[in-house]
Amino acid sequence: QDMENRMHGALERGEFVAYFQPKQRLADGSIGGAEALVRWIDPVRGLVPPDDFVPYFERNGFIINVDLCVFEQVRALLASWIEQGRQPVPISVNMSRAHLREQDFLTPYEQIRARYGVPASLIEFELTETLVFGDPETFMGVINLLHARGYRCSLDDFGSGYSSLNVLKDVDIDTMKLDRAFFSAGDDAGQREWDVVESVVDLAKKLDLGTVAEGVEEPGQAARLRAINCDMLQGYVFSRPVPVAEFEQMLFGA
Ligand code: G
Ligand code: G
Ligand code: MN
Ligand code: NA
Repeated sequence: QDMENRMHGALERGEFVAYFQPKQRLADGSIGGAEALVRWIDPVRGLVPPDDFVPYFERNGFIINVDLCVFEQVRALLASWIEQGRQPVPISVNMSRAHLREQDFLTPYEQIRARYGVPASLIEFELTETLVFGDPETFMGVINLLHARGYRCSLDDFGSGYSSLNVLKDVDIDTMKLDRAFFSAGDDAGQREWDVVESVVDLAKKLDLGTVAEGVEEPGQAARLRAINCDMLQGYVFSRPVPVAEFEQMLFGA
């Protein structure tokens, strides 16, 4: 297929570019971190949306290269901030389940990590809930490996469909990301919707997990999330995913 032919060259030419979607702390409105999200900047086709290639790369395994490429861009960015004496914020990267089919999936990450003097604790790996609940034992092993190397871990897309609450007692994650499905009704959401969200946030707090609400688009939702003590939000109400220069502008000013 066409994409199969183009993807290797695209990687070599640096066409896979990390964008950053800031996470806003609800307590004071400041930026508490960001999620790195890949964009394919194709010289001919322009910006290819991730939905057009991420699912395909997950099937053919190429997503592993893309994830590593994003990880390297994030390490380099954090290193440059530290070098310039700027105060870094933690950045999260997505780790596809394709990695877990590999023996020693961490080795390429460790090779990249060794090139930059950046504390591992500034990186958070986002692991999607389908991975967690599909195979909790593998997942727990992965979390332990990542924690042993000092990384943080979050449970992505929580509540999107496969969550088995029972498994939460065993998985030692740091942060729960509430799926955007919780917020898709926007300001039309009723008391029942908010009761569910508040209960999930309370549950996460009881388990000592940080909470990030994803896909929040309305100021009214942000206010309610603050009222129920959700830690952070990530959504268009605060910012879309933006190129690195724009993200640095938001973080550090001119
Ligand atoms: O970035 P959105 O902006 O449109 O991303 C669409 C989908 O692609 C989401 O499910 C998101 O998790 C996934 N995605 C975006 N960037 C990456 C990445 O670097 N690695 C992996 N594995 N998935 C990503
Ligand atoms: O990794 P994950 O599947 O959670 O990827 C986040 C996805 O959510 C990306 O596609 C990102 O562009 C998208 N996104 C982020 N904020 C919003 C939002 O406020 N509304 C909607 N509809 N999508 C969002
Ligand atoms: Mn994510
Ligand atoms: Na998500």
